This record gives sequence, C-alpha cells and structure tokens, in this order.
Amino acid sequence: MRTQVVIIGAGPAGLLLGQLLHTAGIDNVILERKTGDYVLGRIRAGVLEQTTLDLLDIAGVGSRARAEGLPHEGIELLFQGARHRIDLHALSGGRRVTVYGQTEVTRDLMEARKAAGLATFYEAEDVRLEGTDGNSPTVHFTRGGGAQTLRCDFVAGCDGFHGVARQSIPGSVLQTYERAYPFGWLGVLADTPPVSHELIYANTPRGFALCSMRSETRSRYYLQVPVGERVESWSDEAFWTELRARLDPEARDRLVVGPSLEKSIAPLRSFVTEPMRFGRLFLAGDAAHIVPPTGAKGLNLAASDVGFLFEALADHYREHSSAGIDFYSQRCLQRVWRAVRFSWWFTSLMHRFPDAGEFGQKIQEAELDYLISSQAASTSLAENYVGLPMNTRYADGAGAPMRP
Ligand code: RFL
Ligand code: PHB
Repeated sequence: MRTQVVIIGAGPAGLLLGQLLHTAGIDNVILERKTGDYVLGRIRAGVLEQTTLDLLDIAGVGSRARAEGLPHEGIELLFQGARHRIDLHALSGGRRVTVYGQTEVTRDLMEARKAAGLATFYEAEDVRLEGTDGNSPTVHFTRGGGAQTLRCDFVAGCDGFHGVARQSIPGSVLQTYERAYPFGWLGVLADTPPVSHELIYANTPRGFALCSMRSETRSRYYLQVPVGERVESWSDEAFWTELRARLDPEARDRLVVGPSLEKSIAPLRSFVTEPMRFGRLFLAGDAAHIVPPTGAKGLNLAASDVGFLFEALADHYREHSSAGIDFYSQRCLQRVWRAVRFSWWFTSLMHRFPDAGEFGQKIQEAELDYLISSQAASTSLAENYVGLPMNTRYADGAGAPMRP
C-alpha cells in the first residue's frame, strides 16, 4: 500500500495533522498502537490557546470547541491564603484561552476523520521505520497477527514521549535536554460544579494545587504529590481533605466534593529533542518535547508543530517548495523553547521543592507579590499564558509571509 504521508500516533497531534492534510488534498494514513476508546479515555489537557482553536477551524473541526468551550479571560493566583486575579484579556491586548478538554478535541477529530473515510489502523503493533533518510521511506507494522508495509513520501512521528519515531533517529544525530522535577500531579475529575468560574493556581507551604474544570458541571483538580507516590494511596476523601487545606477560606467553603470519575498521577518533566526532523521523518508534539503541565502548553505546542508541518508539506506538494521542510525544526524549536522556559518558570514559582525550606517559600511569595503588583510582570505572564504568536500564514492571519 502507498500513501503520501504516514502519521504514527492518533493523539491530538496525529489526528489534527491528518485532518489538515486532508483539507489540502494530501493522502495520509494513521497508525495507532492502542484502541480508539483507550485514546479517548486519557484525561489530559484542558486549556486551548487561540492559535490552537484557529488550527481546529482550518481543519474543519472547531465548531463544537467554539460553541461548548468556556472562554476564560483571567486566572487566579492563590498565595499566603488570598487569591489575586490576573486579567489575561486586558494584559494581552484582548486575547483569551478556551477551556475545552483534550478528550473532546480528540473526539471531534476522530469523528471528522471517520466521516471523511480516512484510513486509521488502530492496534498497529511493532511499527518500524525504514529509509527515512532517503527519498522513499517505508513503514512496517503488524496488525491482527499479519505483517504490513506502507510506502510513503514522508513520515510524521506524532507518537508521544514513549513512541518509536524519535527512537528511530540515530543517537549521533539527536541532542536531548531534560529536567525531571521531584514531584508529580495527582489529578481528579468529578461531576461537581467547579469551585470558581476561573482557574485557581495555588502556591502553599503544603504544595501546589490547581482548580480547573471541563464544564459548568464537571471539575478537574490537581495536587502536587512527591515523585513516586502511588495513586492507590489516595482515597477520594484524602484528596478532598488535602485540596481543602490548600485553598483559601472562601474556596474551601464553596468546594463541592463528589466521587472521582478518574484519578491518576502524572510525573512532571521538561524535555526537548533537537533537531525535530531527520530526512523525511518529522517529530511533532510530545514525541519531540514535554513540558510540565503548569503552563498548559503541551497540547498547544503539539498543535503549533502540526501547523508548521502542515504548512511545510502543503508548500512541498502545491508549490514544490522545500523552504518549510528545511526550516521546520528551527521554526518549531524557537516556539518550543519559549514555552519550555515559561512552563519551567511557572512550575518553579508555584511548587514546593523538597530542599527549598522557609527561604524558598518566602522568595516565591515575594515573586508572586511582585507579579500581581507589577504591570510589566503580569503582562509577561499573560502573554505567555494566552500563547505566543506562531508566525505562520495559516494560523496568524492569512497571507503573512513565511518567516523561517
Ligand atoms: P499523545 O497524546 O501522547 O499521543 C501519542 C499517540 O501515539 C501513540 N503511540 C503509538 N502509535 C503507534 N506506534 C507506536 N509505537 C506508538 N507509540 C505511541 C499513543 O498511543 C498515543 O495515542 O501525544 P500528542 O498527540 O503529541 O499530544 C500531546 C498532548 O497529549 C500533551 O502535550 C498534553 O496532554 C499535555 N498537557 C496539557 N497540554 C496543554 O496544552 N494544556 C493543558 O492544560 C495540559 N494539561 C497535560 C495536561 C498533560 C497531562 N499529563 C497527563 C501528562 C495535564 C496533564 C495531567
Ligand atoms: C486541566 O484542566 O487539565 C489543566 C488546566 C490548566 C493547566 C493544566 C491542566 O495548567
């Protein structure tokens, strides 16, 4: 079998790329290791930047996110027992974010792919790439016990942090940069009304907490827990008790608790691979980089990589131009490193580090106090949180010149 682009991974990056390519008439096949239901069962991101919504629109799947997503124009920072609002909208020249779950983004993309009759092979095992440094890559895999081969022009590695694409690139070509944090996030999803209509990011001597949501009746909460903590050690009751202890008195009183629909622990790390292209293989999303979730950037970075890759491949097929392909890695990495810096900074500011002591807590509180009282500092937070510009003609205004 032959196609133009083989996409490895049916997470949000792979599905979005497939849909964008389809709008430009570029054939693609997706190979996914898990079942569709498994992919939909992973509860992850919740905050979409405007550029991500724009890309969903271009892919023809943005209407439900626009209709049902919750527009947010501010966030609250809680420290020393009190909450302070950061007016994202006013400080970023009128931009906002949209709270709409990754699960819903994935569902919308899956349905559009199915409706368009595009090929997706779920439960594809032992994916192996060959010849990505030449002109005609091949992708081998097994499915239902039978071996299959796909020939293609390009391979997009959208297979997440543990995928096969990055591992197929010779180690001598890749440079990786990594920081593991000494804590994780314990997350709970519950059918209870959110404690506040905006997200609350809390710095406390007991550790970080985040109050988020999926809708007006479904809340998503996170607690900082030590690295290596087991989810089985946390009953629902223990979770709610600890969350209450990290909130301000008003939020504590308003908090409505209920049975958890999902409970899991995610480790926190920063990780970047350079370059993001090897011949005709491109890495996009978590396959190339990981950020701690504090800045809400992971899914948004996956979307912007895909925006750059779509532009590069569309230019290749329509205009026989290789500029987008040649500059893909460089253009992605500039935006990636900015988001890695922001996510690292916000994580460092909001979490309790094991060796920080009372001095570390005081320094964090002084920085937070500065952040809420300085227009310059809160503007910097706001413009990073709503998302830095993408510099592509597809996502940031039609017709703008391509800037490598
Ligand atoms: P994914 O979602 O991991 O999808 C990769 C897919 O590839 C498949 N795969 C393979 N398929 C075939 N062959 C192989 N050998 C394969 N190996 C893997 C996998 O099964 C999977 O289906 O990567 P993608 O598409 O790059 O998307 C990235 C996002 O999922 C991730 O960055 C975000 O979820 C991060 N994140 C957040 N991002 C935001 O922008 N805003 C947020 O508010 C936000 N909150 C979060 C988050 C991540 C979290 N966790 C659990 C790490 C909150 C949390 C708690
Ligand atoms: C979420 O709702 O899952 C969420 C929101 C904001 C973050 C991280 C996760 O920074």
